[in-house]
Amino acid sequence: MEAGLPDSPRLSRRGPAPAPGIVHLGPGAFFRAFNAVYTEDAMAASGGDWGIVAVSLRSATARDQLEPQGGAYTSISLMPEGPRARVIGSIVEVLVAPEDPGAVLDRMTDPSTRIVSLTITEKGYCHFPSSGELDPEHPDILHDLAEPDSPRSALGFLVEALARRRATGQGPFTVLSCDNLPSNGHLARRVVIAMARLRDEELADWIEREVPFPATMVDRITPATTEDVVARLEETEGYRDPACVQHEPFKQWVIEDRFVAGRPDWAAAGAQMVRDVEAHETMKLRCLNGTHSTLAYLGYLARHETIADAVADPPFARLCEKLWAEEIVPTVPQPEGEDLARYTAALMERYRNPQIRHLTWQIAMDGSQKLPQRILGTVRDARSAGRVPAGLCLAVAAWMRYVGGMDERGQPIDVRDPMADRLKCASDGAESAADKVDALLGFREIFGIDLAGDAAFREAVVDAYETLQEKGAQRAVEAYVA
Ligand code: CS2
Repeated sequence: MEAGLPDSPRLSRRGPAPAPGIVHLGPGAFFRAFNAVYTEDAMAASGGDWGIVAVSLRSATARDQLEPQGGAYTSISLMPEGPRARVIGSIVEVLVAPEDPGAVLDRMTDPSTRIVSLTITEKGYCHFPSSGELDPEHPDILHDLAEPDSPRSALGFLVEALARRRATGQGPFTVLSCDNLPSNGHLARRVVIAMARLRDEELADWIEREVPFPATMVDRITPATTEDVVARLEETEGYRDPACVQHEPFKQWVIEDRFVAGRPDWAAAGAQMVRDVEAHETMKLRCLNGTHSTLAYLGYLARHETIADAVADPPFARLCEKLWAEEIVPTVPQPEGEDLARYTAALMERYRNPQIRHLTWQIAMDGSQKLPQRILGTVRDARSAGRVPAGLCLAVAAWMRYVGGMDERGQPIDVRDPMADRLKCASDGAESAADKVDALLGFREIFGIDLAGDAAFREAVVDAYETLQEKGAQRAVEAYVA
């Protein structure tokens, strides 16, 4: 059967929809592969009205795909032995914020909404990545302060919804950040309160006092859905589901257990409810995302299309192992119940999963927002301990080559990053390797003042950049692991 035959039935909801209890901002693939699955399992295990109203802050795609299916979609687990499909029904409605911001605010202020969760990616926090402070000049923040009834940003929706709940004497909801950022709860709290303070001191104080922002560590590798995936699902399951998502079998959710108005029984679905998430987050961001980004930039330059392709190349596998052993793990605090050697060995197995085509290009996106917590924090800790982490400096140099916008064969790179134009301009405006590195280190919002002014770090990045320029990424990696 071919994809998209007109007589192919669409997936439809199986069983009644649960009553809503959560509003989720950012209904992308990760949320569908992760949060919505945990919530489905939690309701199956322990009940509760925790149906999810998913809100897209930008495009109508998720709504257009999910609505004809009553919110149901397929989660495809990429087991090493082959895919396994499962229909998820925890999403009960999808709203598109730009079409009707008022409807989103109504839903957020409805008493049934007890949690507002977020997967809005790093750039959705409208902050300076190096300091975690709100960027008060961010165009979306300026817009939302001027027009609080029709916000654009997640922060604008949160602040206005909380303001309305306060004004009507309703209790607050819990704000649950599920983005890959260190202390994501603390960061969400900081930027929401900072924005509220620009509107109304008392509102900011109320949020500070009343609204919990638990931190979470989220982990599940979720490559983008492609037309191929939809077609294969159609062949095996006999229905068409453009909203399907694919992901690895592994999943881990560590949640700080601080909720103001209840929560689903996520523990029954395998989540770890803990008092302190920080060490888990540092472990995951530095060990997993740090090597992911390293493999993304060096791997892309060396023409490895996916993570599995990259680690099938022995020097790239060795690169990860050496980074973990020598540069990353020594900076990671020991999270309770984790064995770091076992954790990194398991990561390598996850990267090698041949069923997963996770593009280096996909992971390379938004590097300006990702580098600080994935790589630069580790670099800082190493520098404080008197070391120069050569492998991570090579990763930084590879990012610099990548955002320069031209690959090793002189072909343009499609760089997706909110700062792409500025980064390319800075790189193009400089001649020598050292000048290009200096121009990019000058981005304070990425490197802070400290790293930009660290001579030993700069020298190592310049060396690595020159090696990349002269020998290419493949040989640079081989030289590092030799
Ligand atoms: C990846 C992550 O795209 C990326 O930047 O590093 O999405 C990664 O797959 C997840 O964090 C895994 O939990």
